[in-house]
Amino acid sequence: MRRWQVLAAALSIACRPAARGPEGVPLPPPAASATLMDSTGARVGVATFSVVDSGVRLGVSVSGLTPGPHGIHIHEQGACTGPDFGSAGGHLNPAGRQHGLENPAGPHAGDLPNLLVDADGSADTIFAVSPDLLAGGEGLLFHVGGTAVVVHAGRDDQHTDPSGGSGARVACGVVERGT
Ligand SMILES: [Cu+2]
Repeated sequence: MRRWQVLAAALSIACRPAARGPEGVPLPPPAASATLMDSTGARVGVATFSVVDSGVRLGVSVSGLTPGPHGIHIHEQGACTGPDFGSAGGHLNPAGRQHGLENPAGPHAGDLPNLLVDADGSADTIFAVSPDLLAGGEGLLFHVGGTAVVVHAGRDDQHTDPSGGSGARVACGVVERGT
């Protein structure tokens, strides 16, 4: 084989199918990402932020969680100190709004739909999120102090201030540039 054929063969093995956004379009490489850890420090998944023509997409892949809906938010401090992850602070909320996608006085910039975890404890989901998160290449995700993606133990009711009654923080990842 010529060198380019070897390279092409290696790439075809290395490249898994690209994640696809809600429009069915493959997502480009992430502009930012967070490795999600549980309260013991074990890796349970990853969150990735990708810029697409129509905005920004947040991909979340996790395993080892309890089945069912889980609140998930972008929190206002880039710090994930276990076991309670209180270091991540409250939700990203530069506009001073109330919590919840269904709150007339909301939402926080960091609010998201519930993460639906399957019976096997895993989830692999893509959310459409605000372009403000990566405006100008960085945006709100990289404000002073950084941000973190936090998964909670229970369901987010999408209106109870300040966190939707979603309970303890069970996974956390600091948002970093790139993949
Ligand atoms: Cu939260």
